[in-house]
Amino acid sequence: MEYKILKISVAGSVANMTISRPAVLNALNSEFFRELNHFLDDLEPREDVRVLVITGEGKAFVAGADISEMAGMTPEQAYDFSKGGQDTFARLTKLRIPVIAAVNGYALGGGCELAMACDFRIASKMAKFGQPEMNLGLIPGYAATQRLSRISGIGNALYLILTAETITAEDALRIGLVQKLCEPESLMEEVMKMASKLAANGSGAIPAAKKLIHKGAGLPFEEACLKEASEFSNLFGQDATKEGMKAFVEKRKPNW
Ligand code: CO8
Repeated sequence: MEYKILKISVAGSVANMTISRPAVLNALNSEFFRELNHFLDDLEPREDVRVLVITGEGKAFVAGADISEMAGMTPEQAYDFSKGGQDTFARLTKLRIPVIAAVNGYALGGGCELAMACDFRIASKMAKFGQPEMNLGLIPGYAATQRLSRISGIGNALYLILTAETITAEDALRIGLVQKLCEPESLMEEVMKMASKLAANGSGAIPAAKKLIHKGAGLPFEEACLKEASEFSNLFGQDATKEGMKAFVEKRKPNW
């Protein structure tokens, strides 16, 4: 498939996906979702890729869903656009490998929701975050009412969604929406350093931990802990885990 919006590259075991519609601040339209689904179809079965990095071209990460496309929608079309977007973003959360959002600029509305569907957000100090849908007479439609409260707490989700306020990267860090801030010019270097570190872990432990953390959030505590014990024990049947512990005992790096 020929991509018009996504720029994809793979270097070693790190895949990089850049959203490129800079003239409209990378606003998310139907074509974007078609391309992202296609890219994920290709990525999901690949075992050589261990980390995915998502960023935006130009001054925005993503400034939201494409308002020009949304403006003419019927309620039925809006439902499909919302549900389709939720399902696509859920594929990122369910991906085996960690997904890093490298937030280079505006992450608003659907852009903030895309960043939240990634496993963590590393942001430029110049980035801005917000859920400004109220200004359009809307509510978020790609799961911010649920993900933002889980990531940053109900008070912060209510505050950001009901006031439609755009916040600085420092404030996003303060409420746990962002995990790390970087100087704008070193964002990608820092993100790639983190990606390489994650990719160097060739055991099944990262996918296991990712799955447990995301799935466990929706389960009763004791049930989720049982799943943890089960995944923990599964790892003992894997050569990579045996090698990880053997390497520690032998005072060397694991051979993954
Ligand atoms: N959709 C379409 N076009 C956009 C969007 C967008 N979300 N954001 C910016 N653009 C366009 C502008 O219209 C402008 O186009 P043009 O040059 O043709 O006039 C171009 O991008 C550059 O933007 P600005 O000139 O406005 O740039 P500024 O630096 O002055 O301002 C802002 C930057 C503050 C980010 C401003 O562009 C803005 O407020 N954008 C809209 C932000 C917004 O409201 N986002 C939320 C959208 S709603 C949403 O995401 C809901 C998600 C769930 C959907 C569920 C499906 C039904």
